[in-house]
Amino acid sequence: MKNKELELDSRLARVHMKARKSRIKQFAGCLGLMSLLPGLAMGASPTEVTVEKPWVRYLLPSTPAAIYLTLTNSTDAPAVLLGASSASCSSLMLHESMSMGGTTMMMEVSSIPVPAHGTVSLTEGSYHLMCMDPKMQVSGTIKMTLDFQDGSSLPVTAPVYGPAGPR
Ligand SMILES: [Cu+2]
Repeated sequence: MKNKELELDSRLARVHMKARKSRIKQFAGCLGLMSLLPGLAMGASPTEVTVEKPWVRYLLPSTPAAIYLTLTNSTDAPAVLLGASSASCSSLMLHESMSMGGTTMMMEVSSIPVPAHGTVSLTEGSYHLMCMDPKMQVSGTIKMTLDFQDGSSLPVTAPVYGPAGPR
């Protein structure tokens, strides 16, 4: 049931973003402001990247919480995730887990690419977001914003799970 709600949420978010975009276009066309549009759209424009199955693994307030999700890019151009922020985290870093000599380590990365017409999974053992000083509760949700290289951003609401995750 949780998953159903989630899917519905992300679908609604997508529909909402599309609606916003066409409204902006209509508005600009109406007033003949096309040349101003790139400036207006910068920093706040919706992205063509969609998010599915976001979730947070929360352990303790003193332990960074990992955030997992899947990003899909439906456009002809590659997209690049450059950063993320949330009021529930003192900072929200892009991380990558990798195994080195039998131990798993994670490192901060400066970007996460989403190929044109492709998908990237932020998942255990791979890319993920790391929420420092998490302020959240199991069974609650957190809101975050993902920021992309083209200046677009994507709002995401993610459910919070304990160590076992969504099983
Ligand atoms: Cu990490």
